[in-house]
Amino acid sequence: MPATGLHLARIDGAIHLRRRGTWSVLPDGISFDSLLRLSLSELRGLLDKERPAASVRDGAVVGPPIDSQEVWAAGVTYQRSLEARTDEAISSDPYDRVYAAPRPELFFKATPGRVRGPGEALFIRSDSSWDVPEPELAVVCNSRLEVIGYTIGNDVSSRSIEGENPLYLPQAKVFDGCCGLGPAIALAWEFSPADRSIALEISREGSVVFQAATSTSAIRRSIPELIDYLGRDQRFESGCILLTGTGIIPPSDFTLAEGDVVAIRIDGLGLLENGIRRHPRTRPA
Ligand code: DO4
Ligand code: MG
Repeated sequence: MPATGLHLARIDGAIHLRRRGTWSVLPDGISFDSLLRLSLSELRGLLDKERPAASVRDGAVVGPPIDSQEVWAAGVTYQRSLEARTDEAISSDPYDRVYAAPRPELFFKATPGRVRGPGEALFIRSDSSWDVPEPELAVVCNSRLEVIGYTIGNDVSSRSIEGENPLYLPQAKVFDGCCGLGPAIALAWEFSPADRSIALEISREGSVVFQAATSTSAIRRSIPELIDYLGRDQRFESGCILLTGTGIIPPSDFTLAEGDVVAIRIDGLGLLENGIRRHPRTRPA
């Protein structure tokens, strides 16, 4: 959890709010869905009420901060992402064009059931040979597409599948356990996403095998611009979550492996850490 700030988190199944270092539990019946159907000012009014302090037990389980929201993602919003796609793809042309175009790349990333929270296993595909985590600032929007807060996202991706043909993007991006989210939502009226460091560390058998950092200041697009395109001609009745693209991609000779541990830190948003497992090549029952 982040050390300071105003945060919402799902802890042992109940929605908690931390203000000035003290946790409280929101009343029964309040869910991320019900909170994201409120306007920003209604949400702020509700969360500003005084509540009794609650203790959080050691070893409490922090779940992903999502109920029924769809997760969407923006692509090629950082120079590093453009470079990596150019390296892996059969043609760099679609990526060059989208980097410079007025319309951003936006794609559907995950249903809530495909999302994993802190400490849960994230998956790489059974039919992919080149896989990476993508550490991304995640924007949490309400039903009016007002930004209510921010969290950490991991857009786990298959570079071999996307690189073979960009039309395979949904298969490179969407599968069970393809998206990490959490640990908490930093509320928008107390958190600015500008100039925040994003750091990625990948460990294998106890040793760090890759680490890098970037800053949200390197993003080429603004958050309002991304949300404007996302909200064209569609509604999100209980809000949505938008990953804003990656500015860190490991070098081309790196691929994730079963047992790796991926740690993403964003300044003010805490740590999202997940182990990696490979899907077995079997159909679920
Ligand atoms: O263009 C494909 C996906 C790009 C992406 O996920 C990113 O830039 O983060
Ligand atoms: Mg991405």
